[in-house]
Amino acid sequence: MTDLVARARSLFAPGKGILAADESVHTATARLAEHGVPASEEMRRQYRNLFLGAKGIEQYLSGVILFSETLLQKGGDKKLFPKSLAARGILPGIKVDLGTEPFPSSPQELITQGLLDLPERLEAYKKHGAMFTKWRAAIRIEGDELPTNVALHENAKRLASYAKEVQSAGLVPILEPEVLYEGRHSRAHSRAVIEEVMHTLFSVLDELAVDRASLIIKTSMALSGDKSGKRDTPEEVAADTVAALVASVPPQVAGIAFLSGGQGPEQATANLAALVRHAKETGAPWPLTFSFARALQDEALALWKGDATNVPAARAAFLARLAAVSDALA
Ligand code: 5MM
Repeated sequence: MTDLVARARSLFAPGKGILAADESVHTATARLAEHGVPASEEMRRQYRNLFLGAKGIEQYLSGVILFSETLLQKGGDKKLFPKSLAARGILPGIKVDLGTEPFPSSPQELITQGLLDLPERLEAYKKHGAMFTKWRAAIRIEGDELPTNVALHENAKRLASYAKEVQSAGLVPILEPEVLYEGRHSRAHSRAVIEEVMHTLFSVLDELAVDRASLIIKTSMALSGDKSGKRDTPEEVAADTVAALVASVPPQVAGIAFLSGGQGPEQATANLAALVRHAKETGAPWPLTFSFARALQDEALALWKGDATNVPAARAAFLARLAAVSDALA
């Protein structure tokens, strides 16, 4: 039988973290378009290969979250991406949610789709080499109105049902209730919402008897909203994020991974370093790591621009960012 706890813990190997290379077609199209790269299955394959084909990534990456299309594509080494990653000791993972849509009971909020055919899809993903999975919920802050309890509860129920299903299928679940950076809210408000989201989530996880030790939490940092006019110091971010998580995430979870959420690469790296330092100094109980998408990939994407001659420079920028983010874990 698969040792899910050991597998989940292995994603927190010293100095290593998780690359979120799981942008859906919609998101990948938007990211590529920002740099003048036309969208097609082949350009998305080349985009994935830019990162997954870079020599030496195994020094910094314990896992990569893939999008379903990427599971079946081959890299420059002519190997299927999951096989190529596994051969280098990097666990291939898979995004299993099917994205968000407006929540009928509160249409300004989002609810995540994808539970209906999940058991069948998990079997297929396993066959193609997936070892862990991820489900994202998006939580919006807007004044005192959002998030509503009903949306928090429904997103938590779906995250918990997903986790239960994934553990029964013999895979590790990453639960990502992202509290969005977009908005005018204060850092204190972001901290309070992160805490509330986690409390709600763990109460539903307990109702469904989901095993805590083999699950991973992927979370936002507590930040003043991007339109608040305030830029937090790394120490402020670290203190409020760790306080919110200590108050709401049980010590038994396999670990906590941070998303970058639209912060720039330097900002996300500095905040991660302060967070890890603060967690150590205050004796926080869980292993920590990164699970960034934009903060790891954006610099390389800006250099690549879809042109094969730019691949060496773009990969060098990606490896330099990976090294900096890995150093932030020390
Ligand atoms: C929040 O997005 C996740 C982390 O990425 P950042 O570090 O850039 O914030 C990311 O894993 C996200 O869930 C995937 O890119 C999939 O996003 P979409 O919007 O395509 O479902």
